[in-house]
Amino acid sequence: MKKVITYGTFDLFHYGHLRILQRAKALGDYLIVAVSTDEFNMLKGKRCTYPFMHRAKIVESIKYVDLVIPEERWEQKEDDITKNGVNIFVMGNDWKGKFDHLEKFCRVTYFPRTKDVSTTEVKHHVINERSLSERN
Ligand code: C2G
Repeated sequence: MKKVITYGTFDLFHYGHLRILQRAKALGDYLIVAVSTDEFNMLKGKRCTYPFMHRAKIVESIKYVDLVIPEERWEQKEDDITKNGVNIFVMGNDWKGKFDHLEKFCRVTYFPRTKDVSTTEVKHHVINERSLSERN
């Protein structure tokens, strides 16, 4: 069995998140997704709209995902890879080069980000829509 792992916040789950999970799963037979906890996101300087439990449940319900684990620390990746017998580590290419050190443990693959969609853009769209409806 070829195991793949990827990491992320997955807030306001969108098509870009779906596509990277789909492409990650296509590289193997079993996909582990480490979802950033609320506390870890504070460390990353990210404020989430959805709490960890909601984000984890949504990711868990995606058909490409076999296991969700919490991401609590930057340094846990090596343990996650070795403990779970992971063969391939996947991230979007906004992280290109940041995790090359994990090549000691498994294959590292960066996929191109999906264009024109991001959690930040979703938030801006909602804010703009709200201000438009308040004006009318
Ligand atoms: N992504 C993508 N296309 C987008 C948006 C996101 O391919 N339009 C990918 C990102 O590159 C990442 C994954 O989806 O691989 C999750 O994105 P985020 O939730 O923004 O994850 P991030 O906050 O970058 O956390 O230790 C790694 C971090 O936890 C990654």
